[in-house]
Amino acid sequence: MVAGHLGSTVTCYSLTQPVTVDGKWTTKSEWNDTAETQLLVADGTAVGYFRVKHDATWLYILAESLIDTSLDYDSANDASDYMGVFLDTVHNDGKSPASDDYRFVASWINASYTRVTTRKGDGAGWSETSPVEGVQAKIALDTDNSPHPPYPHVAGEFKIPLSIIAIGTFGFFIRFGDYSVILGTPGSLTKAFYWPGPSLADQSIDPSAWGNVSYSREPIPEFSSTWLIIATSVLAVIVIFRLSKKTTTFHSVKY
Ligand SMILES: [Ca+2]
Ligand SMILES: [Ca+2]
Ligand SMILES: [Ca+2]
Repeated sequence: MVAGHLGSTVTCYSLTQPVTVDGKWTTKSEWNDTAETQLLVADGTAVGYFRVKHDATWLYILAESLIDTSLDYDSANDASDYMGVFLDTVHNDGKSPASDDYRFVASWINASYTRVTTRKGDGAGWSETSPVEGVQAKIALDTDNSPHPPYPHVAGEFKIPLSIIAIGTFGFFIRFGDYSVILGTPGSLTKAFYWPGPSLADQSIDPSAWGNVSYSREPIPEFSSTWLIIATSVLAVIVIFRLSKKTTTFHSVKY
């Protein structure tokens, strides 16, 4: 039986702005047609965000770290700034990755090469597999287009075909890591961001601990119409409250 998917949910709206997969906000409006979700860190002292959207063929994902201001690759340890996207494509949860679960990891190697590795669940863990056709990812520095300073900071973008996802609501987990290379000494992972979590040390192999992405065929509602709905609702509540008070007063006088 499929569990109730009780974790956090974000909505993936239909895009109005096209995406260029260059690892940053290509323009100031590139990701404005999305809802922003804060990534979480174990000690709560750093800030990062992610956004998702889609067109007819592709799922797009953006992540950015506001504490990571340099791109790093440690060739001795083959470790680098990275962005990991995990998909439970039929949303059947499970305590270990199954054959419908994907793990895409983009690793920054140099300015012209972001390596993408593709893994699928094998029932116990993750097995590297051949690339999924069309998947693109890039990690780069956002120098001025993100709404969030400081500049520069590290960001990443993914493009994944919707054809591998059972559209509706699918399981989703994202990790974004800042690897810092310290000259003369081994580098280290200074901060990793997650959504949802980090709640479990082994979240990356436990699809039942992931969040949910709800697919919407519509674009994100305009801010103005959202505001109008809220304002109208508040006004209605005030009017109802006042009317009910008057009614109460009338009755209390009567008795
Ligand atoms: Ca871009
Ligand atoms: Ca870095
Ligand atoms: Ca699954």
